[in-house]
Amino acid sequence: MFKKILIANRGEIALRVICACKDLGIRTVAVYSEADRYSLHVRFADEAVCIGPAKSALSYLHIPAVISAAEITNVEAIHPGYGFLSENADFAEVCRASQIVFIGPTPEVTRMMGLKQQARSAMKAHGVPILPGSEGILSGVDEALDVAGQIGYPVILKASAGGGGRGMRVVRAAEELPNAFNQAQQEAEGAFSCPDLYCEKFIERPRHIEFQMVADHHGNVEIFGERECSVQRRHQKLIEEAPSPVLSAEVRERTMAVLKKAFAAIGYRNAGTVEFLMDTDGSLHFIEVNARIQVEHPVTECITGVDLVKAQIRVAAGEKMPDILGGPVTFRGHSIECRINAEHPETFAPSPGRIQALNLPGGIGIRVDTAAYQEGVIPPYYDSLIAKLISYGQDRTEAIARMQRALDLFVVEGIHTSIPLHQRILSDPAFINAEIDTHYIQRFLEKTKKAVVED
Ligand code: MV4
Repeated sequence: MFKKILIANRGEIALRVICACKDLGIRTVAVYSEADRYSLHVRFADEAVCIGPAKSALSYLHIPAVISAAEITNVEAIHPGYGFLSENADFAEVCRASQIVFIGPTPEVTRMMGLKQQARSAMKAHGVPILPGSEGILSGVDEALDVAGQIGYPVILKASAGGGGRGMRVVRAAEELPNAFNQAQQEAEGAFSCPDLYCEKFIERPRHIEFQMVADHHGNVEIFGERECSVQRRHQKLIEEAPSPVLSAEVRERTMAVLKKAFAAIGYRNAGTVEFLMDTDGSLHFIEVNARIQVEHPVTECITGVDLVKAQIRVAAGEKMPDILGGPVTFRGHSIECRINAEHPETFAPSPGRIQALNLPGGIGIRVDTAAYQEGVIPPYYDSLIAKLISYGQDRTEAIARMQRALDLFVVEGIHTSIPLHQRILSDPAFINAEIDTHYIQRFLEKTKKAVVED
């Protein structure tokens, strides 16, 4: 096992990785920007190195600064968390060249997963269900018209280097295609310096369902069930839960079996998430792979009892999956996560600043992952996530009741947070009935806005 690890991240996830290291008896090195001098990850790591100014590009994203910190502190491995350098294949390559273990997939696999069309082809080749669409990169408008004509409208054009919703265009009729193609191509070139596009059948109101996996270095792949992540606004998830309230046991079993085979075949290592869209008929269609630990991993931990960050570190050190798990993965109960953001609950405007008062909820069935503290400052430079409130219970009803109770006891003063928004969603009959898809938030906001006007 490693003796010392560097954590190339900040906030709650840096603290989460420090906790896993403490449980494993591994010493930790934090890196921080000038804006994070008084952050808890700096306080609770065994050592800390300042790697640059507040701006991420000059600190948390600056590869030479992170590698220098790793070399002067003599760490054996780097955990990248999520965001920042976590899916940067070049960074993973520099780690390899510097003889530092990157706790994540190989640079080759990370690079392939970043090219969505390649990931799609690889999944298809190994029997994972994909949507009808182009075979590879579209050569131009003519081929796009051809493919769309075959699969039928509506279709969606996607940037191969995209993800997270950027560089996509829905096309509802052939007349719209030439303009949409040129716009999507320009957007892709501008955002990713790569104009490559592919196309798929468009699903109108999908649910977003994703499967958690962890693979060791000996060919063992384990799937830890799925999460339902349909409650999103502008591609930012707000609430996630496990298991999905609507996935059939049969589709779950079939999908887990095919993923196990497919990811063993491509030589995947470490943690990853496989995203699917669920159609109204309950079937799943692969869309992309996230080659990192995700924000919402705790709901999976709650229903399986497995520490996924600890598992990431242990597989990176060469341990075997059966030794890590000590038995088959089992599922018990239901878990929900609310992302608490430093933003206005109605306008969604960022709300950085000093936390004047803080009460973190606890009690049975509640977990809080956060790096926030009373008198602490939320800087304006990074994402607005300040805490993850996670509930678990025997079933979804109990998990909802515990979440409502914890939201009532969660106090943050001095900045705006999404707590009031979550309180309203958790008491919405549609949410309670699990009538959620990727358009749920839009409907919810329209419905609740009208109610205010009518009053
Ligand atoms: C789609 C889709 C419908 N049909 N692909 C958005 C982000 C990117 N990861 C994939 N996305 C979508 N791909 C097909 N073929 C609808 C979306 C989509 C979406 C997906 C997941 C969660 C929220 C979303 C919100 C809008 C659109």
